[in-house]
Amino acid sequence: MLYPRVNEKRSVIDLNGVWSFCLDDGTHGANIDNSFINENKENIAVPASYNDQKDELKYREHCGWAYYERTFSVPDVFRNERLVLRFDAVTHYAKVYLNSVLIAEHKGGFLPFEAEITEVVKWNQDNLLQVAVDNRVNHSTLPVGNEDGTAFFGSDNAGVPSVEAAKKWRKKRNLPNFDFFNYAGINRNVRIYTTKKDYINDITIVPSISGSDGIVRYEIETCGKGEVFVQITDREKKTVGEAMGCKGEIRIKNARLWNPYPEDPYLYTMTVTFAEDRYSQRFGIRSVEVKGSRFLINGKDFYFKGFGKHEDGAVFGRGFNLPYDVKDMSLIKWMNANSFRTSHYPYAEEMYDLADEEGIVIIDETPAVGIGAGTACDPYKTFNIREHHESVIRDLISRDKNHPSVVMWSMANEPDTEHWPTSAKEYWTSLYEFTHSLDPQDRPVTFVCCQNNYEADLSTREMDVICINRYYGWYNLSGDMDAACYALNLELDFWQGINKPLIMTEYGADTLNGYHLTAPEMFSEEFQVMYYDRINSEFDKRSFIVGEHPWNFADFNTIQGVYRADGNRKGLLTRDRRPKMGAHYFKNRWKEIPSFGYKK
Ligand code: GCB
Repeated sequence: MLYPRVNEKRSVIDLNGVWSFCLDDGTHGANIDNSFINENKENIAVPASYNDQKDELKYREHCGWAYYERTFSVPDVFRNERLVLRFDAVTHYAKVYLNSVLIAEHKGGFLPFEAEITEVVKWNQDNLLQVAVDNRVNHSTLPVGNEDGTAFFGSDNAGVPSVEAAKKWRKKRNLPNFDFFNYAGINRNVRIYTTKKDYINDITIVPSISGSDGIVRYEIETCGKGEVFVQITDREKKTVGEAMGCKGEIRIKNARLWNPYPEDPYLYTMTVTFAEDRYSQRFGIRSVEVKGSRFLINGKDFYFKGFGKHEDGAVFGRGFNLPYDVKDMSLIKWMNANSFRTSHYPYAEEMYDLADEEGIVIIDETPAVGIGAGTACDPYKTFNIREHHESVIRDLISRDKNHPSVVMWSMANEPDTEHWPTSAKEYWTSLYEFTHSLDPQDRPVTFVCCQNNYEADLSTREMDVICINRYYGWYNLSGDMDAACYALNLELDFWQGINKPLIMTEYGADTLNGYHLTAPEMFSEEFQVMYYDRINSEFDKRSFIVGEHPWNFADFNTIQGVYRADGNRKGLLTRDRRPKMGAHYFKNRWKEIPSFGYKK
């Protein structure tokens, strides 16, 4: 799917701004009731989550539908163009009406969807755009939740003998199976883009390296009549290759490779012309490969230094926030890191563009968090998740396939792979094959495994890279770092025998900024540093460990509960991006660790 860009052939109309908004009172559901909206509407900013823009609890606790609306008119100059309305992300379910006609319906809160509106827009007058948004999460949504069930995160013990009875006198709740606040609404940009009537629908670029040359295979999807012309230019805008036709191969002599930070993330631009349409897509030439227990980028051993992150901040919630994205890129580099995982959902497209440009490597994750958490039955056999999971992977790859920064797909975070090992293995290995088959660049595929009985788990070991989240010293063996390191080593001995690369995709300790102790105990800044220093020194002894991603880049908001005071505090930075001692610790450590060749 192409990102909306303005050029000499295409335009973009920005529909962000202050919209009208109201929460459902539980009686309307997906139906738009104009008189209800008119009586209750108030201002809301788009893009942003709605939950923290207002100051009553009902916006945080809302469970169900909410309604957005605005009007717009289309400039006359676009009368002969094709018009497409695009939402970059609406969380989690959207029904979109234009002039009371249902024009789009979309499940999933973190990927774009669009609808052609050429025939629906009215000229010389206002158009009414309305969006009904549902924030409920259950066992068939991704991320997974326990709609009106038992909270997996947060504290749900009623303290009375009958939990069933307690359900009757408690209000309906939206309970996540995941540890980040369930921010909802129109979270990313809303735009109309124009194309000519005959247009370029998609561009797929598959670069590879042949000696000192780059080989660029491409495929262009078009609608309508016309010839395809493809031109590749370098950073200086000099043409380095050309071809005709919607499918082909272009050789770039003495190509410059895309290399991760701090090396040169060199980008080329492919400009496609078709009939009267034109679109430019940047790309990089680089290879990604797993060989034994090594992770190679451009044939060289890469070491992942970076983070699990979130899209999260005060007031805007999970809304698109370009200054935060730019700031986070700057902080990633400030800490001498080179990578992050889009835990626990695909991020806004602009972040991937920044990563391409700045050389930051991405592990691109779907929103499949919490499969099987807190359930007493086999989730793979009980719940209807597969179809939606496949469609999310398809859309994710379709959106992100051309980014050189994306070097691996993560199909999920922390599914239950321990209690139903055989059906889990069947699910994850077949989804792994499916993911590989969709990616034109055939990048490595994985999912991220939670602290579990790794001997019983039959799925994690089947992935291209072993990605594990481990909290020895925090949730397990709390505060006892000698025992934590001992247990960690027991586990690492096990993984070493599997002979695959391993990335520690999460490890960390909640840390209250400003809380200092002489003797390091839990929650203090000194403990966070000691914790990481002890664990990292174990990683340094093992060459099959190819990456360390402390959890988390920054503090972030979660559901309330006894485990969380003002959210999850495992950030190396505070929520407003100030460094804790841990940030300085990693900055110093990673200064000494090169992106390439650290252990080999
Ligand atoms: C995990 C989850 C992450 C949580 C983290 C924690 O394993 O993947 O979403 O936030 O632990 O801090 O508990």
